[in-house]
Amino acid sequence: MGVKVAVVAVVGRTNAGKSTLVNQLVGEKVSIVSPCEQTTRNTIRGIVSDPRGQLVLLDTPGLHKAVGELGRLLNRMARRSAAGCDITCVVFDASEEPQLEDVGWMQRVAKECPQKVVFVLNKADRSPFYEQMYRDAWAEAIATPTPVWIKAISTTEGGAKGVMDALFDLSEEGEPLFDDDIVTDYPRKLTIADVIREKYIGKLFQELPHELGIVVRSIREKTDKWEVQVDVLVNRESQKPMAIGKKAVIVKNVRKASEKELREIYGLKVELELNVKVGRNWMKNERLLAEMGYLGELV
Ligand SMILES: Nc1nc2c(ncn2[C@@H]2O[C@H](COP(=O)(O)OP(=O)(O)OP(=O)(O)O)[C@@H](O)[C@H]2O)c(=O)[nH]1
Ligand SMILES: [Mg+2]
Repeated sequence: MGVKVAVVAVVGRTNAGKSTLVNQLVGEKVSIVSPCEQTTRNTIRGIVSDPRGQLVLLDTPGLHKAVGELGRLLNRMARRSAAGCDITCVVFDASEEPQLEDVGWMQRVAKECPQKVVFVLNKADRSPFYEQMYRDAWAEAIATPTPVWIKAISTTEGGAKGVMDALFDLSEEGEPLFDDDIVTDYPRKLTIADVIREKYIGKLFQELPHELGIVVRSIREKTDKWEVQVDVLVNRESQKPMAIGKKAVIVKNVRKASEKELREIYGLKVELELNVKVGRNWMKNERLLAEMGYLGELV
């Protein structure tokens, strides 16, 4: 008898906890997480291998009211991933009432989703918890196909187990797509850029991280370490001091925190050189966006 295999698109509103859920299911951090909106900018594949079989989880950028070119790109990427999968897993932050983007996903699923569907009511550790409002919203959105509803706490292993079981239950027999020791096939340059962006989000005020573009220019592999050159792009000259900090304290802290995490990920020393630069309108520059993976066919 073969094993069970499925490609699962994990979609939903920004900040619902999609990346947290994917990391929890994979058992390793393959995708960055933060309390800010638009944390995930690329579709990231997290691979779960277990005696039952293999799940390939596509962690997508959260759908949100698109602002600007990058916002539209991210939304498009999320929709495209959902189109080519076996199971669509919609994550809702049910500690908040359903919002426009949540209802938008329900309508999309109701209208154009031939796949199997799992609805995750996430953040079940919080109160209040609006389960019934989500069920009512779905009933209004023409309730076909029938989704599997699961409550989850993605921040804990036990809290995400139900989602894992449901996904394997819905999977069909097939050949695994990846070796069972691989947790992600996300390109190394983009992983490094994401780790740096996560550390920046932790250090800066809410607005600036959205205007930061991190581009890994080169990775020099030495015998005992990697030397990595990185551009940190801001939109305007006036944002440079914010990204650098007084006496370069921000850039230094981001570098140290990133180097520490990258060492854990790759098991060797990673030396970062961060160059803060003005990349005027980098969000509209197709070449740069492609270099950051936002236009690429990563899926
Ligand atoms: N209390 C609680 N917090 C959670 C849970 N799941 C996720 N979070 C938190 O919710 C925030 C957003 O999580 P992310 O995983 O980055 O959300 P996302 O859906 O990937 O967001 P985007 O990448 O912007 O689309 C983080 O602060 C998480 O720690 C949960 O089950 N309970
Ligand atoms: Mg995310």
